[in-house]
Amino acid sequence: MQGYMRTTGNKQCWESLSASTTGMMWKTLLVVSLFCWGKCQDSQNMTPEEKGVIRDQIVEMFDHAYGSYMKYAYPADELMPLSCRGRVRGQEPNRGDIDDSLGKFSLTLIDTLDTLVVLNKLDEFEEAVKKAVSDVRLDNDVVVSVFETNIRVLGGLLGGHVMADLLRQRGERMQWYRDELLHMAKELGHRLLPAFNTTSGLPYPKVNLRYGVLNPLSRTGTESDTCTACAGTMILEFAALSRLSGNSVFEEHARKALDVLWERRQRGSDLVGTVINIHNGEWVRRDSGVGAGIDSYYEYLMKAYILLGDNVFLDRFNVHYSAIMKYISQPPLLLNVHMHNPTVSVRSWMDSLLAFFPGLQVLRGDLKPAIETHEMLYQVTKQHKFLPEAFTTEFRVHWGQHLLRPEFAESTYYLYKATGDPYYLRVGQSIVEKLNAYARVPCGFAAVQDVRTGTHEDRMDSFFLAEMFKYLYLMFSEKSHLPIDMDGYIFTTEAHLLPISLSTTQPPCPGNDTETVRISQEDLFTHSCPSTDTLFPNNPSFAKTIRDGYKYLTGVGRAFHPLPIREIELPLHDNGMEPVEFFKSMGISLTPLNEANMGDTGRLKEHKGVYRVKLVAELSQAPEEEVVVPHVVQLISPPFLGRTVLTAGPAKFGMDLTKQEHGVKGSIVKTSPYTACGPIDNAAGLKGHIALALRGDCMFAAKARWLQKAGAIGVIFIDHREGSNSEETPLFQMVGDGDSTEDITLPLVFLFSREGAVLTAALEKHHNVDVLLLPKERQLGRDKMERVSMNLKFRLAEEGEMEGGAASGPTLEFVLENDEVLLKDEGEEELREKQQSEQQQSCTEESDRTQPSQIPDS
Ligand code: DMJ
Repeated sequence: MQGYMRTTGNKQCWESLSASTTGMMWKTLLVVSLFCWGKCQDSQNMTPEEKGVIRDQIVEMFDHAYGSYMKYAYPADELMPLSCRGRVRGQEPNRGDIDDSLGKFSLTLIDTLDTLVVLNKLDEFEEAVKKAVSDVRLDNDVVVSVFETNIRVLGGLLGGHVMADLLRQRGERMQWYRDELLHMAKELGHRLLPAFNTTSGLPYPKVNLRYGVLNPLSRTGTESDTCTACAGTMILEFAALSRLSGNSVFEEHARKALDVLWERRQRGSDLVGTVINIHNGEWVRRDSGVGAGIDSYYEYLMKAYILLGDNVFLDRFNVHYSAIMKYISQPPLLLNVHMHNPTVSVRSWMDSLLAFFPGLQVLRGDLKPAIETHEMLYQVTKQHKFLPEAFTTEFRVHWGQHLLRPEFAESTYYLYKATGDPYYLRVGQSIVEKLNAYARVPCGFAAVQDVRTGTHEDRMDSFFLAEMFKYLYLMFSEKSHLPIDMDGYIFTTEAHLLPISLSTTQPPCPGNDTETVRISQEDLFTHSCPSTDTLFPNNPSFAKTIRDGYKYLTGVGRAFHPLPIREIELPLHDNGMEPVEFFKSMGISLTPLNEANMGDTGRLKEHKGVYRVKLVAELSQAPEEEVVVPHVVQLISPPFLGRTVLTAGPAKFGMDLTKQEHGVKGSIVKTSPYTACGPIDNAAGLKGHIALALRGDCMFAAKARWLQKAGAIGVIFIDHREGSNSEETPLFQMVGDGDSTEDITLPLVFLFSREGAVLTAALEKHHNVDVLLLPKERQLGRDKMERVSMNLKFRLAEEGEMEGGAASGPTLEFVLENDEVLLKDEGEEELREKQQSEQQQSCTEESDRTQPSQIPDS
């Protein structure tokens, strides 16, 4: 067998991959170190000592995070790292669906159990298990997300049990342990099962831990939709639970849900949508990508094959993977498309959850696109410190929040394991440094509210401890540092450890009867696990060669290096139109020098790699990123009389308020339910009024539709994130749900929570509050200010003109490298001075603070 194994037994397959990976890793490291000695710029090797220092640093950071949780928050579900206290559901302002992870079951403790073992904190592990066993209740009257509870709590209990069992068997520790965590896992499994009581077999998204779904006391069961990942990310935990407990019911339900998703795939494209109706299996949202809403469905098909050895999962994965590579992957980008019309992208931004995908591609053996996408993500982190929740295809911030998500570290770990390239250790090191520099606070690590401002948010999600520290620690550890042999385990989506030996356990349910579908074009890895011998035929610069093409994707870190002389042609097409149009879109008119000037290469040769063009640029002082027109909610009824003005963000859909001369006026009414994600209870009272609705639980567009149907004449959305305000957080514009939003005609604005609180307080006090929704520049009582826009015209030096400082104006040089055109900063200073002085003359008032960004959903 040449370089790969064809096998149906996943254990064999996984072990061969691991062994092969490790062997190859050492081979690669050796060759790389010889090859790179004094040569490589970005693949510097890392000495064992240096790795040890970083490993210690990671342990110290973990101690800080976990220690803070235990000190300030336990037994609460999560730590609030800014307030130095625990987050207890019901005692803090409702954050909408985010809170559905909190079941009053000491979430962070359970999610962290197996991390303690990986980091060799065995005393702390034993203590933590004792606490979980004695303190944690799983029967609280709380509505929780089935998906989150499965991956974080059920997965955490199973990972904890597997570790506890292992340590007990070694005879040194945990001798008191009597499978208590497994018993808890079984109990939790039974509490989640009512969610599967649908005709389709797709689970409800939420369940009440005490009352289930359909019980009148459950306060749930009215939902009709769930996300694809929510329904498709059960199999690893449920199958493990079945096989460890001997009760097949869990695995059967998880398999059934996967069968339905598979059956409902779009047969033309082989893609799935993002949201599905749990009763009839119809797609509710047909946008398709590999990030939010779908991500771990694909992950679990691949990993279910690895864990359970059932070919049906690999076959399905392969069909989807081909479709993803055909339509969604446009290396280095991963784009969302319409599942029925997959050649059309449905949005121009990517979400940070898709950062796990290169890791999955490594598991699949598809290294090249994994390296490309990972490199793109690394460039984005270089530019913005962390991966923003969403960023545009031009790598600008689309949604600036960063929740300490682990996906980028996860992919970095997989790429390091697969390539052994120390470059990925440097990437890991940068993650460590940035966390310490920008997220560390006295009581733990805090999420970043906006990567552009660096403001913190009072949350440290449990996945930070469950996942981030595992991947980072493992990256910098050798086998000898670890208390367990990682080759024997697979990571769940929450990085919990499940033993691949489970595959040898007889499946407790009959085999899957879904017909296996083969992909027409089979490749090397269609029915097998990849081998690094095939992937890296002794070529240590493989990954580097691929990365190099994406190194300066975002423009960060590029130094000016004159290139060796070469013939340079302006990258003009025959008619010269395309690049000209391209530059025009950036506000630059470009005129190439004529042949005669270009022919004079004498001087050109002295300035190797630099190509000058005569250029007349017309620059508007447009901000670098898309402008958000600030809007306001102006309170106009007594006693406010227009004096209270709240800065608001607009929406990209619904009525365009900039086109309404006098804005939209109405009195405000709070919606019931406040999140407006379903039928509106107080429709009669809302008719003809402006609705106040809380962000969260569903998309802005979905809320807007419910409120429009109820007869509202406008909507003010209020942020559910505590303390957010327009002073510290850049405004953004709400965008639709990926489908057409033409049916929504209401005016929609968004208030951060602090501004929202002013409005709700006013309503509580005065009962009738009339407001005006309009663009800020048209607010009542404010003199109309003309927005300052500056048109700079400047002429750039012609060939030879610069000699002896003869240039009569600021100059820009365009440097052509690798078919790119770069603006070199020579003359930039002078240009900036000129801009500043013109600005000083013409500015009458500081322009409104506008920020780029759109936000897709709530
Ligand atoms: C984790 O809870 C899991 O990885 C999940 O699959 C999605 N992402 C979060 C962390 O970002």
